[in-house]
Amino acid sequence: MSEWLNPSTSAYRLTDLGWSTEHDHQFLPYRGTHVPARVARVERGGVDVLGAAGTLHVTYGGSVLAAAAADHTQHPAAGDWVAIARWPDGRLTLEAILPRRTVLTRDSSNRTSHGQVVAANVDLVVIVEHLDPDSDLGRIERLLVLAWSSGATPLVVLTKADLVPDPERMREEVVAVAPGVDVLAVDATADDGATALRQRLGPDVTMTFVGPSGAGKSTLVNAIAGANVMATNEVRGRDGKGRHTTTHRELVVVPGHGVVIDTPGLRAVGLIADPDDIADAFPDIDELAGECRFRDCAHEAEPGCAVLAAAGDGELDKDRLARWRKLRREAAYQARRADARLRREELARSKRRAKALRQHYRARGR
Ligand SMILES: Nc1nc2c(ncn2[C@@H]2O[C@H](COP(=O)(O)OP(=O)(O)OP(=O)(O)O)[C@@H](O)[C@H]2O)c(=O)[nH]1
Ligand SMILES: [Mg+2]
Ligand SMILES: [Zn+2]
Repeated sequence: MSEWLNPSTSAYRLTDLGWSTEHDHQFLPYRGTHVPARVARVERGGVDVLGAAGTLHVTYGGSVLAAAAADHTQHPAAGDWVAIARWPDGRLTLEAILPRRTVLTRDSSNRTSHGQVVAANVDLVVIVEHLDPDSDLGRIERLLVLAWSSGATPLVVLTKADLVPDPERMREEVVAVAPGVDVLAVDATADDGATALRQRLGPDVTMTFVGPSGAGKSTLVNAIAGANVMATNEVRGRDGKGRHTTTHRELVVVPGHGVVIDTPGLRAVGLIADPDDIADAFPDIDELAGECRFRDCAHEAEPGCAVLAAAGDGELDKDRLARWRKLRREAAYQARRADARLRREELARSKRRAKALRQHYRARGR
């Protein structure tokens, strides 16, 4: 592998990048012909990958491009483990993506797409939300659904605790909309944020940060890394909105401590979720729904509805119920859209088949 070595960049130990024995098995078909690496940053024409040869810029192999054209989720993403080939002319290409353990996907609001992968092979999804301006509870719930559907474990970090008089009271409000999830309130510019997050990192743990612009995602990444690896920027004075400082998803290695993936601030998050993912984020309502008289209760006006009863007597917050309904409608709409996409793809396939047949018979007729 020495001829791969690029003296201008420092080499990474694969285990510092999160490589495990499971990856050894997955990589068997590529051993000897390819080298393993982890995607740090995705660009239009290629990706930066980290591996034993340091940081390499590689372009996409043909089969990867073809797979990505058919299904956007098959496009390489930050956090992916990949197989890199070197050609006689020195070109490096990304030839395969190893199976993903977890995948954080958002809706890319594109009629033909299957969604967009934000990060792959993540263990912990850190939802970063500011306490000043006030936290947006609906956004936290939505990101919790997204996190649960990835297969990773969510964690909520509330930043700017130093800017509000009573962060603990505000944290309690968030705890109520994040059942079963740890919620921390921190000053991301001080040591406490980094300390709390470092405790949850480990040599084989990958953590990603999601949340609105200006919430302090990159500030937390820098604090964990102990260096200014990501640029940060002041928020706009008047409304506290961020400036979308981070523009690319970026994987940063904290040697011996794990891997963190920073992401650009989210403007709006479309969901790709099924009812189970929503139930994971709303276990309180899911449990109530199990007590309704009718199994197929829609919780709209049915007699014996435990959800409506709880909302009626104040046990369940009405706003939370309304947000739950909205997410369920959205997921149902997404499911219909996915069905329509499958039908369109099937139609396109049969058209291609018909065309190929016509050409076949025409050629024979000649
Ligand atoms: N006082 C205080 N300031 C913070 C805290 N967290 C972040 N900031 C500041 O908020 C600003 C925005 O932080 P960033 O880390 O750039 O935010 P970001 O989430 O990465 O934003 P995008 O990259 O635009 O998505 C910076 O000026 C930080 O110093 C905090 O806990 N307390
Ligand atoms: Mg940032
Ligand atoms: Zn009901």
